[in-house]
Amino acid sequence: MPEKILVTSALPYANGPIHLGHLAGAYLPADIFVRYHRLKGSDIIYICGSDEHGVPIMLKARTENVSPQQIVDRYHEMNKKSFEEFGMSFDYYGRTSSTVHHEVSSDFFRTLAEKGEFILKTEEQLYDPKAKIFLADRFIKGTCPACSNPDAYGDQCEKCGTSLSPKELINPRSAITDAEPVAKETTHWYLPLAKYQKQLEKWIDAHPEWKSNVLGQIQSWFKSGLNDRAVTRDLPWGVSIPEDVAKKYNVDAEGKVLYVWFDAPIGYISATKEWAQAKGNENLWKEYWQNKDTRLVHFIGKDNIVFHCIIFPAMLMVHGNFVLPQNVPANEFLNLEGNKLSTSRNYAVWLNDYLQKFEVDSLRYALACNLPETKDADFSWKEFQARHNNELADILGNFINRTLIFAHKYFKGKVPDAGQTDNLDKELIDKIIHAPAALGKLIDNYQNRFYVRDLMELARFANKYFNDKEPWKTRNSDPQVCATTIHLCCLLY
Ligand code: B3M
Ligand code: ZN
Repeated sequence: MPEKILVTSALPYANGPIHLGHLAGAYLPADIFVRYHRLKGSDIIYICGSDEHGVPIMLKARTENVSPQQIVDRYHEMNKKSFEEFGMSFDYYGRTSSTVHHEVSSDFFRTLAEKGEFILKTEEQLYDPKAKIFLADRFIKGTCPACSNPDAYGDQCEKCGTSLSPKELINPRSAITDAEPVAKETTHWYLPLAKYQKQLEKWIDAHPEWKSNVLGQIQSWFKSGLNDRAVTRDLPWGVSIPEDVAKKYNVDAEGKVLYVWFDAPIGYISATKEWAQAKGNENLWKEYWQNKDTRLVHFIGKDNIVFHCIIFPAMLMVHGNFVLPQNVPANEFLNLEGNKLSTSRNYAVWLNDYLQKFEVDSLRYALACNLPETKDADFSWKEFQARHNNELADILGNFINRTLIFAHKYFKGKVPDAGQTDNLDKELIDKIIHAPAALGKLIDNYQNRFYVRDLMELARFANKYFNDKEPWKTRNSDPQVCATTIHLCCLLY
């Protein structure tokens, strides 16, 4: 039986289009991995979808004066389509506003509640008396104590980059109504992560093979000690807290939803369920999620590490019915022409714009050469042009083109039989024999940059082989040698 592999890519927020930074972080590396395993015959499924809850979506809806549903409908469709055009080969692309997801994530919450794993806390939080809602940190604006930027957010000043808490802002105001926020008591469910730290540490210790950038972040979280994490919020948009659970805790569920980082990763499970339903085999999802031998791999960007390596695994451990990730090969960030990508400042190359002008493979190749696998990387149009012209077209494209043209023109479009081989032929044969395993190993170890580099090296060698063998001459002087050359070139192709 081939090993079962379940691959996920971070669910992009449906509040804006996909840009190159997303692709280089969580999508292209996963797609390369998945395509390789499909070719190899692995039993693999690839799951993704839109993350349709959370404050940024609400903020976007408010600025456009439309409903959050309209926002997520728009970007879900847009991103799904751009991903398809970019050649992302998801087996299923779901969305967290689906009925199945609402059921699965509230059931998950109920299970944890029934196990008595939550603690309830009542604390004061900032409240907008005009809009009559509690304000998430992002909904609070004010003057930055570090740089005096008058429009700093309650979690961060985007001008100077300082991390903030709403209390630190000077003259805080609601981002929605400009009203001055007031403190008001509210009750929430918390997951006491400290309780699971030992168990998490033991599990992480069993994975010394994980990328060092990922392990580094995890260790620093462990070192500062894990805190209780609120898993619910006061928001009008999200997965509602199940009434029955709220009742048992004597809390009014009205206006409370699951925190987006609680429900979103459960989206991987609910999307797999929907995939199984669409396949006409309701229970098929269990063969992946409830099978201890499944190789579960989460592809993400570095800003999502804590959620995928600590919080979600803790949720899975507590729940008890699901497999834990075997690897989380998070990438660092991609910059653009030396500057940080930024959605809010509209500084990005948007995938849907790119697709209107250029070829998909040029971008897939240029990005793959330069993935931020071990450190931040930079995308520049100059390099993109050079990768396309000097490598993709002049080396790989040229080799395939001249081989196929030759086979068509002089061998009636068929692969000619090979005859005697000389040393140069043998050298190429040796590379052909060893390439699949060597390249495959790199992909399997999440080293796509090395993989594309070695692949292009092979094409470079093959091109040189074609030149040195001069089939355009041997075609007349020694047709058997010519046939062997073209035979071997076709093998590579
Ligand atoms: N939507 C954050 C992000 O796009 C978030 C990922 C969810 S994965 C479960 O960076
Ligand atoms: Zn500042």
